[in-house]
Amino acid sequence: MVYTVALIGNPNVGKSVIFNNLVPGARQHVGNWPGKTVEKKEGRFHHKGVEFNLVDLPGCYSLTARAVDELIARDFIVEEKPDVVVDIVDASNIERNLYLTLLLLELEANVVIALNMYDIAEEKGYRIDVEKLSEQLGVPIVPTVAIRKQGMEELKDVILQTAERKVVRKTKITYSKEIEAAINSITQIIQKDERLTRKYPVRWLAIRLLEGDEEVLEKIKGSKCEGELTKAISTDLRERLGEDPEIVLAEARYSIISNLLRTTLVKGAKKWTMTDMLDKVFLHKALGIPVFLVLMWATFQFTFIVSAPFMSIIEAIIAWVGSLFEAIPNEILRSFFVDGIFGGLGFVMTFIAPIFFLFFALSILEDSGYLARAAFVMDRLMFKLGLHGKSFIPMLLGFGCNLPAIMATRTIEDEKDRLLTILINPLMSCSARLPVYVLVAGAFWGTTMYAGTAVWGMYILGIVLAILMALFFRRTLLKGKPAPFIMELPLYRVPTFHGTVIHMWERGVVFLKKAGTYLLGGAIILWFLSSFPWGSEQSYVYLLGNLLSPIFKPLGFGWELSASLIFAFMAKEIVVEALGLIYAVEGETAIKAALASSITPLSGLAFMSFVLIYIPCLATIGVIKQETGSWKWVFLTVLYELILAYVVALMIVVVGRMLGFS
Ligand SMILES: Nc1nc2c(ncn2[C@@H]2O[C@H](COP(=O)(O)OP(=O)(O)OP(=O)(O)O)[C@@H](O)[C@H]2O)c(=O)[nH]1
Ligand SMILES: [Mg+2]
Repeated sequence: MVYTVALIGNPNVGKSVIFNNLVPGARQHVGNWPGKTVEKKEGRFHHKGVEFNLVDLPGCYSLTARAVDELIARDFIVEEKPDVVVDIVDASNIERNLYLTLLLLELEANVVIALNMYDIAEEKGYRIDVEKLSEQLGVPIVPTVAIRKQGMEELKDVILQTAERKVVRKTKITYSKEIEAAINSITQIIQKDERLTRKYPVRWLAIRLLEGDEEVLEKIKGSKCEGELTKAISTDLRERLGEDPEIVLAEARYSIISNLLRTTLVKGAKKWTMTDMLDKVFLHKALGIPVFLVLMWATFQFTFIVSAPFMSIIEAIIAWVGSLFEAIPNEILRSFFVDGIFGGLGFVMTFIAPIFFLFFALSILEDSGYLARAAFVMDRLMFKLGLHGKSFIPMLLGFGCNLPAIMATRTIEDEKDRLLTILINPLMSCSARLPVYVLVAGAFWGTTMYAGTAVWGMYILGIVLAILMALFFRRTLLKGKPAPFIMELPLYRVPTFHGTVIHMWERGVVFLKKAGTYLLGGAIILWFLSSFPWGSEQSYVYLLGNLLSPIFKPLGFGWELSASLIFAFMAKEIVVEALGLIYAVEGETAIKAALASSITPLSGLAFMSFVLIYIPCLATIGVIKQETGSWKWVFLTVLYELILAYVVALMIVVVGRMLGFS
């Protein structure tokens, strides 16, 4: 017997931390902003000899699904009917969080409450009478501090007890006389259809129908009392209640909550917190964006400077291992290992250092709570431009990788807004492009501040182009009014070591997997094309590059750069592999020198921006297809990016020359 236990709760309350605590070896993404988990994730744990299947769900405020992620959570609870539902309640935000609790009780779920963030509630001066609250709700409550693993054993005990008791608790939440009368009359109709009563709790169904929940209306389609129900709901009941029943019921729930808390919660005097102070600066109307830009700049300077010595060390190690293969007698085989594997793939591997440090910096921004602020100030700007909010979290995540970033758009409710955010996401410069920037910027500006600044410039260019393209799509393909956005800002927090390690680990694994597949494949293809016909001056790569180079002539790219772009649709790091193989000189310094002597700095910048924009990688294309459900949008993205890349690169060269640069 395996019990299914679901973790549900508002966004950013610590569900995934609890999941990681309970499931041995789990490494769910944890961070300090709402909307991280967008898929359901399962894991197993044992307690006192009993096995549990634990399901981590996306956060949601109610069970009325507006966005894809909420739909996933709600469907799981409603349709799969887990044995136990652990409702994670943020103790420091208890009023709002209990709203979902009431909905779960209406649904007659077998609820256990984990009163998490208990430390923050205490810091805020809250005193909660847990026992009394538990009694009044009729549900067991376990206070927890998930990040310190406090309360986890108790939680497991309570989950076990609740699972074994099995009798579903029927805590009844009673509304006003009018509402109850309305609920009753719908209940009576529903009871005529056994097919419905067997599947859903009757009272819950009645309440949702009264609220006009569209998906629940969908569920009664085809029922023998459908006609009678729709008539009852649409006319007499709504009129009798006066206002929109959804609002009436929401108000009723909030008043139930405030009654509950009147006797169970004592709030201390409001203190001026660290979060209030920091937000004065980070959310400032005029300073917000400049502060964001400066922090980004600092991030790239940090990445560039700190990773340099590590790159040299990794390079030395790879070169040493590579030299062992020099002894292979067969000329072609030797070249395969020395030039292809160690010169191509090995060369890219040295760039794991900047990628790691970038992720280190990004994870600190994320876990401290700053990422949510950056998104907030940028969304504020977007909204002023007539674009929707809530899209900057996915965009900033794109700095890491476009895949999870595109998945993160699932939190956006409006379908057009979501599509728009997906279409512009590949313009956000992901970490796969970083090696190209580090190589090219390093070739021209060494380890001076200009190099880091040039890299930073690429990220900013990505943001600016994304905003411009969003404006363009909004006016053409995806016309509509932006939905106003509400974003909940988390408290600032000192990032945990564990959290940062998880982030870096996740990235490390992704990069190594990529190295073992795409990058290895790329290295083999490129080695073949650059070595054959064997012994000839004019290798296939040379021929291909020459074929393309007329197109890139205005940008100042020779055959080498042109050729390096061909295979990078598989993964953008392949550009670096290709350059390593094509220049085929010993070591990073020599490759940089060769690069610097073959193009001008201005063309270098144009090349960086071309790599940034020109085409999403294969994996991103797959995710765009998956999330939009149509090749049409994939095709559009590829097409507009190709054109945009060329135009922008050309502008850099032309405008740069006019300004007197070379
Ligand atoms: N101080 C404190 N912080 C906590 C506690 N539990 C979780 N956190 C922090 O809260 C943040 C959110 O935790 P997650 O587990 O990612 O939240 P979630 O509910 O899964 O969020 P979504 O998936 O976005 O809905 C992280 O920064 C955690 O470190 C706690 O008990 N006390
Ligand atoms: Mg989560």
